[in-house]
Amino acid sequence: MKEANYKNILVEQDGPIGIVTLNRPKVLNALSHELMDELVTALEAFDQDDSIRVMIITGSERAFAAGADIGEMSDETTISIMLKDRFATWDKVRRVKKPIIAAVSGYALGGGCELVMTCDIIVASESAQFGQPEINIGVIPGAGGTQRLTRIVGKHKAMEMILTGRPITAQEAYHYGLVVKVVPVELYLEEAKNLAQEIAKKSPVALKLAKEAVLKTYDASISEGLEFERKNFYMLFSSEDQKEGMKAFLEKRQPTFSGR
Ligand code: DAK
Repeated sequence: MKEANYKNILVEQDGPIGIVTLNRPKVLNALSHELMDELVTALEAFDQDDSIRVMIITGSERAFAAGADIGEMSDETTISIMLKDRFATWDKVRRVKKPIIAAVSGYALGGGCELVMTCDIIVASESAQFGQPEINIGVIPGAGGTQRLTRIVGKHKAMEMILTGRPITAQEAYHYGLVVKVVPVELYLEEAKNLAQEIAKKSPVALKLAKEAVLKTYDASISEGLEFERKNFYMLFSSEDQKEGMKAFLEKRQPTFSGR
């Protein structure tokens, strides 16, 4: 895929920094399959490019990303969603070797929050909010949320967020160690770039090995959890509540969950 062909992202290089901007403003950067394919293509190209040392993923002031595209998921069944194996694309994000900074403003919800947590360092604007609202549409986080969020904020806060679907503010995210810095909205991208510039001065090979080593401890016990989460996520596409939850969202009404 050539850069000129990207429809859902903007890609630019600023010195040693490769920047991907999620760009589906009408749907708050909902992470469609096509967007995720483009994102992975861009990140892998940066990973191969020796002139790039650090990457930034960002969105707009209003939304980093409000989740996976619910319209694409609402009619899936357990088998159809499993056969599509969209997680293969998501898994490629965590295999990127160079450091990735997420510069987040506005909504980072569902898959948006999961994408952010797959990045290595998170910088937030004061308006950022992080959440896993999947429970409101009859499913659970499926791209690592139950595992990564719990490791970051601890069991009880993760339970509160995942069971209520309520997001946390940028300040709370800072308090829980999810984000490293909270700055005024007009500064979040600049702040991420400053951090990227600082990191870009280090040895590229040391950066890769440092990142690999940090992720090693993290991944050693996460794989089982991710597999477990994935099976449960697939299973929910057999439920009436998943159909009702996603349909209700698309029809702009409150869902009526039957528990089946
Ligand atoms: N998908 C599709 N469209 C979305 C969307 C989403 N996640 N979020 C927002 N939009 C659309 C809205 O439908 C609306 O479209 P129009 O009506 O204008 O056509 C437009 O974006 C603006 O949204 P709102 O009008 O709702 O804006 P508000 O400011 O009133 O509300 C909101 C903003 C973020 C609170 C609200 O839009 C909202 O609640 N959005 C849904 C948030 C959500 O539930 N997110 C979790 C989705 S589930 C997987 C990988 C990952 C995942 C699943 C599978 N595999 C690899 C298989 C992840 C799953 C999820 O993320």
